[in-house]
Amino acid sequence: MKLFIYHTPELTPTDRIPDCAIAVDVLRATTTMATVLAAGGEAIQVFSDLDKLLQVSEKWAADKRLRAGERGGGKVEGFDLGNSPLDCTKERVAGRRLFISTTNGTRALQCIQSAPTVLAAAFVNRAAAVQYVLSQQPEIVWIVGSGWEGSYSLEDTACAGAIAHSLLQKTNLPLEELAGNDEVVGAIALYEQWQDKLVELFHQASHGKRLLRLDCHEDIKYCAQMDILDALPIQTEPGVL
Ligand code: 3SL
Repeated sequence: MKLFIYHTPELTPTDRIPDCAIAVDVLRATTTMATVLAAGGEAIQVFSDLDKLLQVSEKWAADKRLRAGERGGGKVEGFDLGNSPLDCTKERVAGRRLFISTTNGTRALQCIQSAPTVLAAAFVNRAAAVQYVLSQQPEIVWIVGSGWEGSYSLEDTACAGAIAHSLLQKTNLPLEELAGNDEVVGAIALYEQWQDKLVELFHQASHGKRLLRLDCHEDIKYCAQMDILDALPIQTEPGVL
């Protein structure tokens, strides 16, 4: 297995596709997606365009759908939910399809959607993602961070490092064999430095600070939990997980 990490959708190659691609948006899109499936959500359908989301979801019965829209960290007016994983309770999401559009996370998923296997991972479901990758034995794996509007996100790289760290341990491969690019070595080092203090890391991160300004303290704590969910969003058709 060769692993490549790309910090943002913009840095992700467009001239080739891997066997398996994993989108990471720890704060908060991929954490929310894993939480929705863990709470019994039927599926997740991602959109970059809010109007398109409204148009497609309109065809679903109102009691079988939930519309989640986030821009700039806040909930889009008229949508059922923003992008807080804490709103995704069993009572709210069980049996429903989540139609979701967020600033960066949905873009990361869309840029890898032609890969044969597409997953959405975060700290909360890191172990489930690693276990699934190992069961599939892909030759080439990409992890794509969502970043923020084209720039690097500390928390996504730390999570990519957590996945890489676990793959390294479980495959027993030497680092130089597993790492397909320098980003893998850097991400593992970042994760190793902060693994016991992820909340503190989020407080250093620009998007963490943005969420703190929006009073999302509990979201930050939730997103920093490691391996608490068994749920793994796996793409079943382009844009649907
Ligand atoms: O950018 C995104 O996709 C979101 O996850 C951002 S937020 O955490 O909902 O603000």
